[in-house]
Amino acid sequence: MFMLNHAVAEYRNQQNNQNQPTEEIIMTTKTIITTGTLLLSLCVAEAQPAADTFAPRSDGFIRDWLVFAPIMLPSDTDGAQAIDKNQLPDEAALKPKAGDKATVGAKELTWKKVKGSDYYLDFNEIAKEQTDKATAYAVCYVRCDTERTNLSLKMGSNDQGKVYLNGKALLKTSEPRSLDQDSDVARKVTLNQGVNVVVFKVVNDGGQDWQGCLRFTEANGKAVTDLAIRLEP
Ligand SMILES: [Ca+2]
Repeated sequence: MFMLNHAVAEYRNQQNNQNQPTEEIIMTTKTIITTGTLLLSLCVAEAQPAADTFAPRSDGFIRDWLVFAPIMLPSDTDGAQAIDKNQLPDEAALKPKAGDKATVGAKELTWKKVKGSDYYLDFNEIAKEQTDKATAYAVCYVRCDTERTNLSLKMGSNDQGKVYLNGKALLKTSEPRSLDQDSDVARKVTLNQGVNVVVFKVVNDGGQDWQGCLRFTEANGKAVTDLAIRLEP
């Protein structure tokens, strides 16, 4: 409003100096105020998005996720088999909201909003317990104003990992391993105009750590950072 008042005062001074009729100055001032109010209304409307939107990190890693963990697995579980089983029904089509609950085995778990403190998610830290054999699901929604083609989707995981994009499995690894960036790469990936669903599943097959990281890059390796990441569909 200060800027607006200042502009009006300056305009008045200019007009007075030119000996304009007072009535005309008042009418012009009214027009400026009306236009200013209209612009302010538009700004307020723009500042109220439907859902929180997050950007990937500067290196492209997505750090905002809905996480469902830990789904505890029997101690004799083979991680290579666990990555192929659905611990939640129809995992490829998961579309959760924060607060959604599901019971796996005898335990009820809740989908929670998580912001990774580093480039990867640390599922033991998120679950607040040291697991041995366990599965985690992480989901995010990527909203695009226009279709994005020829992207690469890159996964790192400890241990086995799997990624579905819009219901289709694009990445999977069955071997136990430690976390590295971009261990698995899917090329020529398309993000549709509108909402895209990413389901990222990571199995802990034992050991100290249980982690996963995911990012999109351009075909030339440049990190994609201008994505709108959301935590509701
Ligand atoms: Ca592990």
